[in-house]
This record gives sequence, structure tokens and C-alpha cells, in this order.
Amino acid sequence: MTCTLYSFRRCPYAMRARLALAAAQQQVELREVVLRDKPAAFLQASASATVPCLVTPEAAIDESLDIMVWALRQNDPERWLDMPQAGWDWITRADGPFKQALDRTKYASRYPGEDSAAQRQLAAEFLAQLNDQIGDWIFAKATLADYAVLPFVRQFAFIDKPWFDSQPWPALQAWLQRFLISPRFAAIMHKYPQWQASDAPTLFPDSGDLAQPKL
Ligand SMILES: N[C@@H](CCC(=O)N[C@@H](CS)C(=O)NCC(=O)O)C(=O)O
Repeated sequence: MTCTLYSFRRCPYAMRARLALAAAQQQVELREVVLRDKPAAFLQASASATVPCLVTPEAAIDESLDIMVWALRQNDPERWLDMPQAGWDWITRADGPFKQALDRTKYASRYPGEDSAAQRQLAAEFLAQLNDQIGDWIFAKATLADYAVLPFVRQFAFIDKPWFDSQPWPALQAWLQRFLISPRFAAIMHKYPQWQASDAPTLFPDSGDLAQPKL
């Protein structure tokens, strides 16, 4: 049975789920959700009412990192799960304090009690440390950590791209840039109309990308 992925193109959590599903060559039915108009089927499937949510024959997986791991346990041709323990720590820091600082920088008006400049500084301290860690990748080869963290570094970078580009983070900037121009990123950023219950299934990755996986 085909699994169903409730997704939203620009959501970084959904991006990383799609990255792992594509790397694992797991074709799913993609349903594009508009967050201000969540469909009933999505609300039934997702306990948290957040995207991404992957519905498998066994369960609904409501956390993007769990979707990544699920996909890679089905098939992990690039061995993303072959990752040092420190990779999990980078993901935890990115998902926790870094994302928190990112949101307080990007959506400053939603956090009137917070100093957005101080939050940007907190995010920058994390990114400076990540820059020091990166060669071509966070570790010697690409792992889950790279693809779990990249969508959030992208989100942070585009808050103020000229500022991001002016920071002394050459390895981090090059790592992000390689990702942004990669066929792999293009293949997970196709545009889909809002899903309607009457639609024929939309398959992701599409059959062309599945036949010739994009790196
Ligand atoms: N912990 C979740 C978080 C996902 C999340 O927060 N997604 C956002 C979109 S980027 C969302 O769906 N928010 C619900 C809303 O805006 O109504 C995961 O990793 O999947």
C-alpha cells in the first residue's frame, strides 16, 4: 500500500521528510496542505495538526525526524544513518535552541518580549560552531545530520541573506550553497496545488526522479 505524506512545500520540517523519502526512493502519495485550510483527512491523521505527517499501513508518523528515520530504515542507499553519535547532538541543537532563536529572529513581532538582535546572536553562535565542524559535510560524508539541519539553516539564511553571506562562515555558506543549487533540492521543491479529496494521487518522488535519483 502506498503511504500518504501530508506536506507543505516551504515548511523546513516537510522539506527534510521529503529529502529522506527521496534518498530512500520511497514513493508516497503527496498531499499538499495549506496550513490555514487544513483538510479533514489531515486533521484525522495528524495528532499535532502539523506537517509533515506520513501515514503508513502501521501508523501515522507525525514528527519529521521520525519520518526521515522510517524512510531510511526501509532503504538507505547513501548510508545517511551511518552517522556518528555527535550527529544526533547536532540535530537536537538545531531542532531545539537554534530553531527557537531562528523563530524569534524571523517572526520577531510574535515574540514582543524578546530582543530579536540577541536571538540572532544566539543563532549565530550555533552556526559559527557548525561552520567549524563542516568540511564538505558535517562529517566525512553526507549523513542524516546534514539533511536534517540544512532546511533550517536555509530558513535562517533567507531572513537576511546579505547579512548571512557577510558572516565569517565560509564552510557553512558553501555547504548551504551546494545544497541550494543541487538537483536533489530542486527535486523536492516541485510546486503542487492544494490537495483536494477528489484529486487523483500525486506521487512523490515523481516517477522520473525515482528512476534517476537526484544527488
Ligand atoms: N515537530 C514537528 C513540527 C512540524 C511543524 O511545526 N510544522 C509547521 C509548518 S513548518 C506546522 O505544521 N505548523 C502548524 C500550523 O502552522 O498550523 C515535526 O518535526 O514534524
